[in-house]
Amino acid sequence: MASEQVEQKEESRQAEAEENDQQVVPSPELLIKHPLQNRWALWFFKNDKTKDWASNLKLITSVETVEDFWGLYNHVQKASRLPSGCDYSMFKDGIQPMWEDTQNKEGGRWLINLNKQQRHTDLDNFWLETLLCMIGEAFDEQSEDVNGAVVNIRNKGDKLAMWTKDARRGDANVKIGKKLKERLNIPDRLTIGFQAHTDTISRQGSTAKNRFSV
Ligand code: MGP
Repeated sequence: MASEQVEQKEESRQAEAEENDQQVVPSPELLIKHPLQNRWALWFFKNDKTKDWASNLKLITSVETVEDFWGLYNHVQKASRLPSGCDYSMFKDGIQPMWEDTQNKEGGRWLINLNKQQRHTDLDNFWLETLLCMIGEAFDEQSEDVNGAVVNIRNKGDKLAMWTKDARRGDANVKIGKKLKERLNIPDRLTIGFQAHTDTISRQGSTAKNRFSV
């Protein structure tokens, strides 16, 4: 190669290197996904009467960043579009959405019963808001007590529940119930009740007694 050509080549290499130096480096904020405080798992229940209850429960996936949460939420069917008999549950990773899990067995749930009309007006908003409360750790120090939430799609009326760790902890549970009611914009005149899972399991009538109400 002639020395002139070599020089030209070197010049163009330098120009290219300078250009690369000037390239805008995206800020890490745009590259790094935003971690959640906890990893959360989404479960799906489909009522197949030929199988026992636990066999109908399937883990969809778990998420640990804000971006992955939205990816999952936007990917799955809205709760209001699920057939009757189905549930979604979202629980902290490692906790199965069933009474038998060691983290649930002493616990209970805040239960919100919806009327049939509310499937079209409130259900999807309530469920999304409940999920955002959980992943955003909206319950301050009481967030520790929150295990997960369940939405039941039922012809008789849908249900939404937040499951907590320990049904004996009046203070923590009442704070969680108040905050949930506030975030869902449930009017003061409507009360919601908290039931211990042990009471739900051994109940005689159609509803277990309330340990607390807000
Ligand atoms: P459900 O799905 O919570 O409410 O419980 P649903 O369908 O509205 O019925 P209702 O009885 O509250 O009016 C329905 C049934 O599913 C229960 O009676 C149990 O047989 C079973 N089941 C529900 N859960 C949450 C559990 C659980 O955690 N463990 C086990 N083993 N069975 C459960």
